[in-house]
Amino acid sequence: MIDYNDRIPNNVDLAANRTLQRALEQWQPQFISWWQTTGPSDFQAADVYLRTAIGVDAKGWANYDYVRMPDYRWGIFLAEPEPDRRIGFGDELGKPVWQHVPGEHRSTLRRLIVTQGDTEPASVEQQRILGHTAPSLYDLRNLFQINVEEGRHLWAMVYLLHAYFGRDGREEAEALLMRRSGSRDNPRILTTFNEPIEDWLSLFMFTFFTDRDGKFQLKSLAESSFDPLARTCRFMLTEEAHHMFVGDTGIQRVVRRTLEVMNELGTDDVERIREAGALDLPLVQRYLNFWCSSSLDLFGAEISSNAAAYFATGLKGRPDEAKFKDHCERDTTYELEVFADGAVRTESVPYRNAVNEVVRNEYLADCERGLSRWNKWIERAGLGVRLRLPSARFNRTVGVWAGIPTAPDGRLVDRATFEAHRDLWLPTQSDRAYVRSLMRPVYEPGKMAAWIAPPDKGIKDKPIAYEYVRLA
Ligand code: BYC
Repeated sequence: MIDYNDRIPNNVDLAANRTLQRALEQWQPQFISWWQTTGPSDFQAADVYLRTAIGVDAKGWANYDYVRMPDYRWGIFLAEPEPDRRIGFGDELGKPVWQHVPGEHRSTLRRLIVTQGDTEPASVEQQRILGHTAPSLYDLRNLFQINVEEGRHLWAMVYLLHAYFGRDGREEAEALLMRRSGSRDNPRILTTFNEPIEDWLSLFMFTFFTDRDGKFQLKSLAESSFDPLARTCRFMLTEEAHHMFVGDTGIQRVVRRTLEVMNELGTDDVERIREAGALDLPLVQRYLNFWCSSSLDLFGAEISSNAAAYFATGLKGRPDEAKFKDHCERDTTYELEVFADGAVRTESVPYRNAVNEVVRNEYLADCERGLSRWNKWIERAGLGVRLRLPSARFNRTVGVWAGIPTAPDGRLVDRATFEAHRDLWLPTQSDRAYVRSLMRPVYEPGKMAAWIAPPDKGIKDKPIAYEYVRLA
């Protein structure tokens, strides 16, 4: 069980390590100050119907109640240790996992933890202004639930930095509160986390595509030989599921509302759909193309010596490592497409160097499941169009496809063709302005903005019309 009597709730017996406890207690007010200045703008005095973990197993989410966000009990929760856990992959396969950081892996492991940790506050910063335009109290509550949990995920990484990386770790923990999403001087580390999220369609795309990268990265880190990292990621994954649910159902509700409007008007004419205040499917597709391609970059380069080293040394594995047959992949190869000398060819590379690509492909298959659910609604409405994932070649800035102009279906095109079609393939200024024009807050319990259908059900068996946020 989690001890909520401590100033920092935890299940790691923090009280037994006074030095660590003091160091984290010094970081805590800096975190609160970061939250107050860069977290959700306003709403800090509102009572929000939030879940708080009371334990770290599947039933640990029993506690739902009204909480003011600054009073949320951010803390340190690791999944229970697995007795006699062994290294599951790489050159050290079968040896006991590490409870401390081996000296030779210290800086690489720190870099991985910092990169993971950096995304968490970044996403809170990106979503800062969305409360002002929530399409319903239900959605507003979900936004804040996500925000406080991303704050907790930052705590998870900061705990590891403080507990296992000494002075360097403490400095990195401070730097995590100093970088800012979108800042020119001190930006967040990974590209997607510097993109603005100024409307709710972007939020739903981000929570569908980018939080799903989080799922796959956390699953890879949950396999780590460094056991405290594995355990903290296992617990983080239980929180992540709701974030992806918000994206998945959010886009589905947008699509359903658009289909309703199309049906009422009997047209697929974009202008008429927009006049009726809904989001036309071509616009939804452009947003999807943008957020999917940006999130594909987050897996790193197709051929990566970093990824090979993480795998060999046991620092970072593949999601659900147990399901793979070969956990060593020492002399195996992987075939992937590369672009060289103006042409596409298939290259055989050492498997370990292609781990980013293996994980990216699993991610794409997972995304595809969401799309097929949305497309079922479109099919049922009797329409021939479908939402599609862009090719992994499209609009990339990292890896072998970086800067290579292609169409969303992966067809190679020349730069002029790409530029001529950009407005068909990626969100335009006028798309963004239109979406922004729809962003008006709806704070009456049970009411929804006109561009989105209501959810199927409320939170924790409460009705949709429940007052999920009591505005101060
Ligand atoms: N933008 O060998 P390469 C989440 C850097 S999301 C900018 O290709 P590697 C969440 C890379 O860092 C999950 N830079 O890549 C979601 C490297 O730099 P260094 C976050 C990039 O190392 C929603 C260099 O390029 N977790 O949790 O194999 C809300 C060469 O890299 C990018 C993690 O990412 C990019 N897109 O793989 C809240 C897990 N891509 O180190 C939260 C930890 C690459 O040479 N991170 N670079 O200076 C990692 O495992 C790896 O760093 C990456 C890259 C998978 C990101």
